[in-house]
Amino acid sequence: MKKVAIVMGSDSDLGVMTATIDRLKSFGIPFEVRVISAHRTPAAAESFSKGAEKDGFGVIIAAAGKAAHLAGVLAANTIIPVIGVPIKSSTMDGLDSLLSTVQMPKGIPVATVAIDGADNAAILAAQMLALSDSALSEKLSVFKADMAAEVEAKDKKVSEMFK
Ligand code: RP5
Repeated sequence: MKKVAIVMGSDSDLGVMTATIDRLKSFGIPFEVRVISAHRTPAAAESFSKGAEKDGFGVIIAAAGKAAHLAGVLAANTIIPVIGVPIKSSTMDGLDSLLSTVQMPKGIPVATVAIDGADNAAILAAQMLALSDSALSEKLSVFKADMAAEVEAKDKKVSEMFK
């Protein structure tokens, strides 16, 4: 199976991105974690993204806050799909990160999840890799069925409360 790269702009993003790491582990997906900044280490951002395909990565998850250009810069240098996680790390509650990540120009898409949407980033990466991995596809089906069963149990409990 191809690996997922989890790249974050700062180690201060790690708390949020633990949810990505946990979810990828639960699906048995191999991953590597890096701290690379579009602004503070731009040469590393370029060389990492240019080499990502030959280094065995199938998806890049890029998390950054404030003027969050990391996902876009990585996407500019690779054809591997890039999932952006806008991090809520500033006084603007992450709206700055969201807009910086999602508002990409035509031709260079970044699949952007919600502010601090680290768990969904892992699930989306799994869905991408599952296109060519039937065992992973089965795990995702079980995951969705479990989630539906949880909601159904909550529905039963809450509806009983108001009968
Ligand atoms: C961004 O600036 C990082 O992704 C982080 O979310 C934010 C703050 O970084 P630090 O100043 O904590 O390193 O580049």
